[in-house]
Amino acid sequence: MLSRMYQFGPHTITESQVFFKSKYSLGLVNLKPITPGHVLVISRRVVPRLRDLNTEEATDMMLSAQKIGNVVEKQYQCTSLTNVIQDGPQAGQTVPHVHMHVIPRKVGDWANNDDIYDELAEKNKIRVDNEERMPRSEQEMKQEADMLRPFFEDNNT
Ligand code: AMW
Repeated sequence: MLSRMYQFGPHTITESQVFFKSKYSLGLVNLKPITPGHVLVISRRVVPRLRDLNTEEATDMMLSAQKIGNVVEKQYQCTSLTNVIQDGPQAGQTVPHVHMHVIPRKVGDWANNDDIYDELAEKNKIRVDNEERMPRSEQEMKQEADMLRPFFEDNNT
């Protein structure tokens, strides 16, 4: 059977990367996560900015982020979340399709808490340990999505 495809801005996303589906949003694993469990909530409609979402879509994105955050925080043994929308290129947005980063956090993950924003703003290239963050393989992303999907049985149609 042919795998379904989705758009994330100019990028084509395969079904295997999607672990969460609601009426107006999708949860995707990240090609270049800045920390384990760094996932994305995107709108199903391909629009660049938060302001382009209507009330139902914006509400759905926030409720989706809430559900997804609950799961990734626990699964990655974290104790907090950074939920971020870089809303426009000058705010660090590199993919012109509205998305929220859901990033599990724990004590000591970044030397200074707000360094995470520098890392997100580095156009997603460099880790704090200065290792280059390579794009993950499809197989690696699929494994993570397969692990997360069962936690969202009501959100997988
Ligand atoms: W932005 O800088 O637009 O706020 O964040 C873009 C995010 O999208 C980054 O975390 C980046 O790793 C991720 N990304 C880029 N291309 C893909 C892709 N094909 N699949 C999943 N995530 C992607």
